[in-house]
Amino acid sequence: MAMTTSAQGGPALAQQRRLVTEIPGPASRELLERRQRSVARGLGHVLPVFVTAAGGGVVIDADGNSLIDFGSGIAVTSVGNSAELVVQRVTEQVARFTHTCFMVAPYRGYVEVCEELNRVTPGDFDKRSALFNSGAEAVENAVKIARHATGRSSVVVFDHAYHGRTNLTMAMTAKNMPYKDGFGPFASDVYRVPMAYPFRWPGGPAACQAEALDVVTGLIHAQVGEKNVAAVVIEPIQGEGGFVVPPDGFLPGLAAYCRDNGIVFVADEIQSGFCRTGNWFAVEHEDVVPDLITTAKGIAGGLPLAGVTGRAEMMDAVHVGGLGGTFGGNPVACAAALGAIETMGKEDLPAAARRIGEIMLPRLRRLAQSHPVIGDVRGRGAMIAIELVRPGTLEPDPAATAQVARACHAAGLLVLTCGTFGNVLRFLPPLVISEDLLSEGLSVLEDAFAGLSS
Ligand code: PLZ
Repeated sequence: MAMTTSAQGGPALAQQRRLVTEIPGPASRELLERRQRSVARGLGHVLPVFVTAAGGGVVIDADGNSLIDFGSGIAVTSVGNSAELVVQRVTEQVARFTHTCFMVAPYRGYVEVCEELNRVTPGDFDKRSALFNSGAEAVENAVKIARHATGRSSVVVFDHAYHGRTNLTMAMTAKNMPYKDGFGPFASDVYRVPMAYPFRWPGGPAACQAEALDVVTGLIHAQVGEKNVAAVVIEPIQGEGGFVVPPDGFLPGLAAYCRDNGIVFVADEIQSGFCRTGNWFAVEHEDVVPDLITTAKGIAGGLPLAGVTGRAEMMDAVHVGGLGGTFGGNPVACAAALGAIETMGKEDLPAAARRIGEIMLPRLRRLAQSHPVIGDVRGRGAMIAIELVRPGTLEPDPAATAQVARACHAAGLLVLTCGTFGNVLRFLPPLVISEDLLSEGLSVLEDAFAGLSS
């Protein structure tokens, strides 16, 4: 049994795809058996290889295989795994102190992360931030804050939305299986409206651009009433729901509608934020300035941290003691965030994300020309997806999607799927991936399509 290698991970790892066993290999299969006996069944795995190291654009498994990473742990390790400044700052902090609880006795790192969030998020007004442990918790708190700021209770969300797995965020998430099935009853006062989804809009993309905003605002008026709405919460590019990019004008129109009606406009940038789409935040592509922004995932180079950032008067509408949590803004996670944010600036990762998009999109469009099972190619920067359908129709093809994903995995390329219908392949490489590795990953994907049985 081939066992890995050095304890060293991070950017020093050899940036190569190298398979020495089948996927998963014997060492991973052995751990998988232990996992079955000890870990709850409800946790799935995209690819059951057990990781021993990762860095740059590769993940190393327990059998010594080196896989190309097109997932970044679901858009988290944008600066790369064990990035230099993250390791440095975390190491210093973990040796100094690991926890006091910010609500018991505060520390500078928390304040510095909030200063950074206030600085890098759009909007040149006075802002405040608060830190939490997970994306779902950030979304829950954005709703709490919006309710206090408005004195209203209703929340409007979209078809295909994903906001988390806690009770309120399950209510806000659209997809039943696997996220909601049998877990109700869900939080009340959450209303769902159609998403501006060009590929699936009845009448097509042009009609979507022309109609979506009217449909959405008409439904809110008729079914909720503007004066009851505390917040409209939207992912500027939807993540789990299928990397849905709304047509130009939709987000600015929605933001203006919220402003005109005293509704808090919340951008859930948990997946799309922190340089992923080629700007620091996805709303910036259309100069949209949200009232509140939720962040998590890419914020701290892999350590658990999340934030809500927004207009000072809204954030400060909540009474002292109304926000918090034992671990929220943990000092080690804050140190990691400061290292990650510094890396994003120093290495100009928004530009790196744009470059990834420039390489990926033309190759994927060419691939779509020779494989009509690819119905749509979309995304921005390093948040790119292809949607698979029965050729010439809108009928989702989750089977072909799963088959391509499996073939990629077997060949050493970690890809993720998503979409309400399970028919979208999404690509979220670390923003520090080398062009060679990116290009090799795309070749593996092209081979997987070539091998697709019809
Ligand atoms: N909002 C936009 O993408 C997390 C979910 C993985 P947490 N997406 C990955 C899974 O199957 O659980 C996400 C998101 C958007 C909120 C969240 C929730 O973030 O950190 O997973 O709670």
